[in-house]
Amino acid sequence: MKEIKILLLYPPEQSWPKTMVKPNGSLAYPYLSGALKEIDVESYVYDACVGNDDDNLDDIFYKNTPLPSGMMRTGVSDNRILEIASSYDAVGITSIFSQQETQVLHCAKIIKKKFPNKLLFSGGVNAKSRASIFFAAGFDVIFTSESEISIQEVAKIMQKNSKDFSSVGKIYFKNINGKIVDNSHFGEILMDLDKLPIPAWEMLPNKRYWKIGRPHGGKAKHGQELRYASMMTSRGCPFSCSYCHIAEEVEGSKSGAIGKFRFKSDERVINELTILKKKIGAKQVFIEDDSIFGMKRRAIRLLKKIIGFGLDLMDVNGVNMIHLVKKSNKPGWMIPDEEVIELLAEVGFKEIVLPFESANPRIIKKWCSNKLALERFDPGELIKTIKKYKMYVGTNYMLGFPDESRKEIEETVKFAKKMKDYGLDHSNFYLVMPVPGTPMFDYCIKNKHLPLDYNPDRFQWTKANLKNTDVPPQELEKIRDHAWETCNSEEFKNLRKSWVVGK
Ligand code: B12
Ligand code: SF4
Repeated sequence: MKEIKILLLYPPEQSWPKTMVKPNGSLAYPYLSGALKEIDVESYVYDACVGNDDDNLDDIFYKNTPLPSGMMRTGVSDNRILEIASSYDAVGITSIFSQQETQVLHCAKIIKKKFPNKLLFSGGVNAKSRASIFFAAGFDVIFTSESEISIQEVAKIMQKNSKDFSSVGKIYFKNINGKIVDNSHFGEILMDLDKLPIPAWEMLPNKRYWKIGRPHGGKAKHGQELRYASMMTSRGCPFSCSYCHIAEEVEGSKSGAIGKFRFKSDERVINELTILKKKIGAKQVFIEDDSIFGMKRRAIRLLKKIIGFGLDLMDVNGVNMIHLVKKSNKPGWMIPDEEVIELLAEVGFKEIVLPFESANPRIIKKWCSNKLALERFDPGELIKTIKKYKMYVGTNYMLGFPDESRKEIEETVKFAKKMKDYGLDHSNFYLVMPVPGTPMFDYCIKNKHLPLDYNPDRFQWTKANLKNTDVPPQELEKIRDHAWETCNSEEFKNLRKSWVVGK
């Protein structure tokens, strides 16, 4: 059996001038590294945005290089990436963010050129959706789904010194004749999440992330001690929003049923939290579940068991508000579910984001899988109830849906301004960004809101990319910028501005 070593590389980050940069550090590599560890295959995670102990953080993170696109690159040099890659048999490069694709392809090209015999693979929603472009850049294998099982299978074949991956499901691969083979129609997806490997969080450059101090959420203050990590207690979601990467992932799709809500047992979650606290030394944990309340009774049971754990918990992806309200005596009218909100506070939740998305029920129904529409509850009352328990509350709004009228956009901005009065801590405004792998992307291509040669570099939430819309792109960007400026405190704005590329 051949001994093999696998490098898991986060590429350098690219950002438009005046926009934020923060390291990737998402959970794919802790899980994949954990999976490889289970079969005794050595792996190493290198984040080219922040480097390792041999790299000087000041030189690489706080200095940037302009790219031909006009974007700024943050991270180590190409030579350093090649130096790191030289010691490994295979290099994996994650591609979950479409707007980072150019850096992924660039790394693949330089590595393939210098080391044509190394196996290059990628995974994540963007890689899966843009496979032909990835193969053209030199990748040999693209994983089309959650990959804990398939990466083990690929590694075992490499141990046999073979490149015949025809038995591995949920991948596309280039066979020895250079033909692309589609194996996405078979392969196992884990329904029992307790079978997932324990994430190898220790493989991440945590100390560097903590020093940089730009975590997922908005609460971090200047000088605050950050020792954060991410975890997931579940995967999948009962909803299916048009802009979401798992909205159409069901049995038989390229990724399989990863949209289905699946969860870890309470014991497993407690075990992971214990590892994060004791072994990793985390103090803040970002819960990255797609839908932590996907099964409300289970979430309540779990939360009750982790009261007093001593970690600050954050859910900044947005807790679907339907789970924070309950039925009232008035038919169809919902009121804050104070029992759940109090429980969240008691467990240690310090920050919650409410994903209002839009103030317009038509938009919520058409694009946001009819999540809780504003005609069914009093949003101000919900915010006030959460604030009563001293939690930090942010909100998310989306502006510029493909068929959204000027009046509807204005309605959302007006609503956001009104919500500010209830004690909100921040309001974020995202321009609608239909990324590959989502139903909205297909809609926009079909209805000519996006050209076939769209530019993934521009999939950034402050950039308007859609054509044939009621409000022209440049004006929409101005509306967004103005809404953000007027709805947020100077403290919040200054913090976010200090995270801008080059600072
Ligand atoms: C956490 C998170 C972030 C964090 C990440 C840092 C952190 N603290 O973890 C931050 C704040 C940086 C972030 C930012 C943004 N995010 Co975000 N984020 C996520 C989120 C919620 C979780 C990521 C994660 O850890 N997943 C868990 C792991 C286990 O799943 P996974 O990444 O899919 O990995 C599995 C497979 O895909 C595959 N795989 C993945 N990579 C690789 C690589 C190899 C080599 C192999 C073999 C397999 C493989 O195997 C993995 C294990 O099963 C995802 C949604 C989601 N559920 O994934 C969105 C998501 C990735 N984000 C998204 C977006 C749009 C953004 C933003 C643009 C902001 C915004 N408007 O919301 C920015 C862009 C940032 C940038 N750099 O450009 C989209 C990306 C869609 C796209 N095509 O671009 C997602 C998919 C959410 C969504 N449904 O729309 N995000
Ligand atoms: S609620 Fe969130 S995770 Fe669920 S489908 Fe909508 S965007 Fe995706």
